[in-house]
Amino acid sequence: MSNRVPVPSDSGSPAAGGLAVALNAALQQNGGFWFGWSGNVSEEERPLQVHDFGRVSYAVMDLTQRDVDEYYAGFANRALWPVCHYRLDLTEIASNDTAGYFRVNESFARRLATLLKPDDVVWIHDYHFIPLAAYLRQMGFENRMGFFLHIPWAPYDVSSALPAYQTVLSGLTRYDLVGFQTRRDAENFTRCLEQENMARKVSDDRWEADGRVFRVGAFPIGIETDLFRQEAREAKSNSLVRRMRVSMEDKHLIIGVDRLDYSKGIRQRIEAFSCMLERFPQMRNKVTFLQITPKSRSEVPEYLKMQHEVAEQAGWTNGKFGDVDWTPVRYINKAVSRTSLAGLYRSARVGMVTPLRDGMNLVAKEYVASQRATDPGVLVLSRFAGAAAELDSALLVNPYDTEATANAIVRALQMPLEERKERWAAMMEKLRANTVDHWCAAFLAALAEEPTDVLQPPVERAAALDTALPSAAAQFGPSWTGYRRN
Ligand code: ADQ
Repeated sequence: MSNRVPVPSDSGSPAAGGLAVALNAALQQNGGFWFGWSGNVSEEERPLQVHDFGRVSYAVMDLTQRDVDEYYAGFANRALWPVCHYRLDLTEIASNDTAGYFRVNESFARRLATLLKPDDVVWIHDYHFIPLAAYLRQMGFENRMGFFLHIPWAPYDVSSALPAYQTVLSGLTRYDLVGFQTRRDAENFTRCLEQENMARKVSDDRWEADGRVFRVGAFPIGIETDLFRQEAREAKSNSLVRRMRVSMEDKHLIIGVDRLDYSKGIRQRIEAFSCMLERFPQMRNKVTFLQITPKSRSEVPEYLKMQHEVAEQAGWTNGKFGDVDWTPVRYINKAVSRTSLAGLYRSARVGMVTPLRDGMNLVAKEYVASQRATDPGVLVLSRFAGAAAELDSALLVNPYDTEATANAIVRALQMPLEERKERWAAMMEKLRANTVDHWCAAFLAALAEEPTDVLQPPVERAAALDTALPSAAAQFGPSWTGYRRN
């Protein structure tokens, strides 16, 4: 289950979210049921829409405009997303959004309940659905339920600024398995549990809350490594890639590919590129920076503001350093096909993946997978991307440090072939060992493992759960229309 479900007939355009790309691959292999929001708004209650494609059924439901405003654009994207990305300055707390989040989760749980069979394994994805298991448990479901968080989990002092923090945290204890991208995220989470005295450690990765044992672990997500490599090789004949190559003449290409999101550090990256041109004039007219960035979440005001900031930074750099025959920054606001993307990565001497904070960042992995073994490019990677835990042979940078990032760009551009090959080979080894299929299999295997140390009978569990959720509804009250700053 995930918020958006890319029903095949609707997915004419390429998916811009890592979640969609990864899960499609996983489900194709295992078969199953994919449930979530249709992406449509409807003011009347409509039946679930189910589409069967081969081994997979996609079931989606519509939301009302109020649901979308409160649950999705509100609590999920203006509270959970910024808090999990350590951006308390961008966090908006509104009680109607909080109530909406729990209300919509409960309604998804009710719909899901009509589909669930007793031996079904439920795998819930991402921050939109944290309390889902708690609602299902309250309805009496004892299925194995796992949750995977695709974004970071911040340390206690940051996470605890979340509205309904304790309810959100305790919602996670209702799963059998809670997975994070990195060990750091998992540890941040378990420290939160300890700080709130909400769970106690039973063994290495097992915890107990309200008589229920659950497991917490790091499951770093991967990509379809071989498929990506193959697409990159075949992209030679792709017209977009050819046009790009011809237009580059003999210049080096630096590439950045991200959804337009403040967590991705796009403005800071272009600033670092400017700084590099300022400090290393010999690089002018020798290198072009291509930033491909489809817009996302334009309904959230912070994103609109950021669109302007990034465009301004790109324009400023081009105005300052550009010439009649050279545009230093090419900034493009559209999604491109996966083959084109793979071909562009392969054409780029440097891949810049410098988020200020990121759960994993699949672009980093895609860039590495696309390179030529005989002449690979260099990955400049933020220390604050989850991918840095695995891809530690990249040039790791602090994206807040503009000058150091500028230096890393120059170092990448000038890196000797032998060093490039060594670094690339070390990263490829990790990518081959942990593909998206491994990730999926590892999570599902861990979820299937029954704890040997079941502590309490179900009766006690039900009683504890009863007290957790209704208090959320009462506390955040559905009737008030809420306060908004803008
Ligand atoms: P995202 O924030 O979407 O995902 P990321 O992991 O980088 O971030 O995935 C982006 C995906 O979209 C990549 O597969 C990329 O190729 C694709 N994409 C980006 N720009 C594109 C463009 N212009 N055209 C076409 N495709 C484009 C969330 C979390 C991440 C986590 C993933 C997966 O925020 O931290 O890595 O989920 O768990």
